[in-house]
Amino acid sequence: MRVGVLLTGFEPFKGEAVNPSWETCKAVLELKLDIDIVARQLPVVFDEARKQAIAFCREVKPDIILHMGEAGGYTHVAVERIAINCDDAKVKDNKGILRGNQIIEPEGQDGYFASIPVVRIVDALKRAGIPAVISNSAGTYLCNHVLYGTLHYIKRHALPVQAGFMHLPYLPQQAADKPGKASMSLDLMVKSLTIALEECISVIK
Ligand code: PCA
Repeated sequence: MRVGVLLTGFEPFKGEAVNPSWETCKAVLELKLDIDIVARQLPVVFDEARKQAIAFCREVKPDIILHMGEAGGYTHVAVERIAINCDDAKVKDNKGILRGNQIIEPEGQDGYFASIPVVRIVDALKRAGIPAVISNSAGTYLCNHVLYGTLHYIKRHALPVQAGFMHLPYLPQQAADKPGKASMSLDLMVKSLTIALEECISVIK
């Protein structure tokens, strides 16, 4: 069986020139892996990002959805375990919206667990010598918002799709002017993504 994957990365935000998640999406396409991968960029805008992610899911009909985003200052790749039904931003989105303590989906559950094999992925990343952790909170900004929207859509339509989220540290060029902030090379991020996909595929086959 040929597996179909939908990858998403975000556009830059908070004044950055790049977003490591989108750079990783673009770089993985260059590898010409033996997987059908569609990569799409999401805006850092409440509602729009969630609706676009669901529209891409409808269009691509993937077996696996792996969303990615930047977690500036993180030392490790963080594989998210759960998304919660709450937007509560400390900074405005890219359209200037600041959203506080608001429910994402009035009909939705309080939270949804990611359906990718989170523990296997983090174990495999660590075995490969890549700093990786399970994260028990994707925050309450756009990354949680998109993961929640996708998991809610999958659950509501009982789709046989794995979905999850990987937060990535800054790229070295982003951390260059931020003393004390960690970064990770694009090569390692791409390797992290391919390892994560291998683990997702291994539980389908
Ligand atoms: N990271 C943000 C939103 C976009 C991104 O790349 C987050 O962690 O919510």
